[in-house]
Amino acid sequence: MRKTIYQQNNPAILTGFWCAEALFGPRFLRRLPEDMAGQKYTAEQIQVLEGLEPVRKRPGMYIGSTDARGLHHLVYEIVDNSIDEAMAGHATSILITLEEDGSVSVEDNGRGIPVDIHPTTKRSALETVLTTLHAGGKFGGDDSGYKVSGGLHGVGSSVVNALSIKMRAEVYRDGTLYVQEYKRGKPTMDVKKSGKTDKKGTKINFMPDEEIFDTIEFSMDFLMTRLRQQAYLTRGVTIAMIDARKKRPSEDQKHPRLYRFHFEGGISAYVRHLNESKETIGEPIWFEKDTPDGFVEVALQYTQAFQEHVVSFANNIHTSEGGHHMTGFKAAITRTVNAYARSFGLLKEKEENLTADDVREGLTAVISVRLKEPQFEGQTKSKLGNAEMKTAVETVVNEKLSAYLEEHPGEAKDIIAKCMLAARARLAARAARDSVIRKGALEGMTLPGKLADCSDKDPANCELFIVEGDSAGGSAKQGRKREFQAILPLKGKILNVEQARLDKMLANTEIKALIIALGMGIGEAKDIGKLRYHRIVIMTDADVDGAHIRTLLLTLFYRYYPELIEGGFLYIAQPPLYKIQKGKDIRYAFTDAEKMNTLKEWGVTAKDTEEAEPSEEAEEKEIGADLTTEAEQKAPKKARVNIQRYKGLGEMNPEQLWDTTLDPTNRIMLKVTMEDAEKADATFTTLMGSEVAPRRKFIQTHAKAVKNLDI
Ligand code: 0R9
Repeated sequence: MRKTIYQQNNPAILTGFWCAEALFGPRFLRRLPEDMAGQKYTAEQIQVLEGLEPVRKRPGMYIGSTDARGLHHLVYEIVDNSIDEAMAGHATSILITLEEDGSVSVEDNGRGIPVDIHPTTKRSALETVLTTLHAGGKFGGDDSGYKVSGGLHGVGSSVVNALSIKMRAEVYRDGTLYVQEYKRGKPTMDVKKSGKTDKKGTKINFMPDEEIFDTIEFSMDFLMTRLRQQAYLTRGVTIAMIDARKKRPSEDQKHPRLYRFHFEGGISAYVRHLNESKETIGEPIWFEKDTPDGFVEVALQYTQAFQEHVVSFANNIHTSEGGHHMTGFKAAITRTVNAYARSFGLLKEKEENLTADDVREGLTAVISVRLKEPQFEGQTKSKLGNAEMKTAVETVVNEKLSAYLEEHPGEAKDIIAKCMLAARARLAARAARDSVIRKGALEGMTLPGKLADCSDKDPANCELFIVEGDSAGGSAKQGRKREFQAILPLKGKILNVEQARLDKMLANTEIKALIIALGMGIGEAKDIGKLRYHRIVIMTDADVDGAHIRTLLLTLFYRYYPELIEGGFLYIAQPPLYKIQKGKDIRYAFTDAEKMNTLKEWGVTAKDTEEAEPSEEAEEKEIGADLTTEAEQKAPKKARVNIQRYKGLGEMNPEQLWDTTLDPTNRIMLKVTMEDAEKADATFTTLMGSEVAPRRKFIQTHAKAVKNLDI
């Protein structure tokens, strides 16, 4: 939909869109410009490209995957069309409803999708855009405007239709309600007038197809992050979410049923939100400017934190790999801060310039650019490739930030002081690192004594298990396959890196051992090419201490090795919670539900079970009572069932640890992703940072949701 058509970058070598996607990924297809000013649309302007068959055949190529991530993309695709309408100045609010029956509705109050008849297809514009792949409107030639929003895959509503068991479109236009319904992308009726209305806009309701998706359960939790982000980027638009489902996933039960995002401050409010738990320096600085190459908008604010947090967007698409707009921003910040510090005598003649890292320590910024033909590159196609945006952003930031600093000398002084503090800390950290390197450690020359390394030296085959405690470490060392699995036991809690600079970190034995084992160095000297393992697995106990150690390790990786998360190298092991044994039959259960299923399958009664832990008794009795029929009670006695609840990894013998947690053919591991980087960032800052009040609030809010608190 979205008034766009797709163009192949090199049509000569391609035969069709889905071939292009297969060969080069979805971003290879780029959108053609469109009219932002909202020129009057007529049906003739729709470009008809192709049918929907390929979508159902190879859904992953259009929405990335058919797991929960792909499922949620369906919603983003529809919402993006509403955002386009809002950006064009015709819609002010968007409502997303998770309906009682499990379907989703998205409604906007824009002009409504046109319903007039398309001259080629002899069908309405509405039907054409919802049933034709890559169909969309095109207005006033290729240079008349540009696309403003866009999902990860940018494939449009017809793809959502194709992957839905049913869809219903309602258009409120010219006082009339128009309706059309579809099944798996095919209309089941013509567009029909269905009465009068005083509303205007479009409503799309769809039920994802269970045949296609692994799960069709939506997560409010998941959707919120992205919808909030879109609301920040689209200043003044209201995005509301209603959860009308009877049965809600447990994660969602902690949320109210109604959310409403509306930010008059736009990205300035976004920066404020990102800094919620941080001690800030002055108010967010905000500016925007239209340049011949595109529109540039920036908001930034310094904090007393050590980390930088700069997020960038191009046409509302999160460019997690950065790109030219990011490069321009970084260059301008360094130049402007140094120029100001020099001209106002804050940086003495004999002092060196502040480095790029110094001026970004504690900096939070949002960069949003809009341009006519965005080119997305990089591993995940989330790096802006338009070189002209470097100059555009650099020029705007140089001009506007210098003006701000000159007009606000008080704030300017505080900012420069923070940057100079960072410079001094950097020099101290460098000295510390140099001394560690001189002693022959960091680059892996001397691997730590407690690391049981693997024999294979090809990182692609190698796994590093970071294990909590020496006893679990011992089991793991015996249970592992030494060819490709290395074990690094960690003693107790590692240092909280959220509150420490690099020099202090490097003085910490446990962290130093981990850095050396990874082999890629840290800080300025980091080189991912030297990473010694392509699977790094955090393996901690399933109790509160384990969770704490896991969080500390995740903080370390998130802050100092984000590329390992982005590259998909970081995992969390999932050891089982229970061992259930009946005679020679041994099963492992990773959740309480799995344990129940096994017991059910075995037709087990309370008197048939032996619990390794007395505290389990009550629960098992209950299971017995539920499952025992009179007939069963009279039946001959079955073999007794033994249930062992693992409190810690140390309770597993090497063989059990291999079977359940180490064996690649059997184990379950969670891959850590950056999907929720912002949320994680905020949580890390709240839980691990120096401000006490937000931490207290977080704990009070989430305490009720904690089950099985193990103390
Ligand atoms: C609920 C989700 N909303 C949408 O999918 C949606 C698409 C859309 C739209 C237009 C207005 N609102 C919309 N909501 C629109 C209208 C007009 C011109 N361009 C766009 C007009 O009245 O002149 N459309 C997006 C693409 C198209 N409509 C179409 F042109 F391809 F049909």
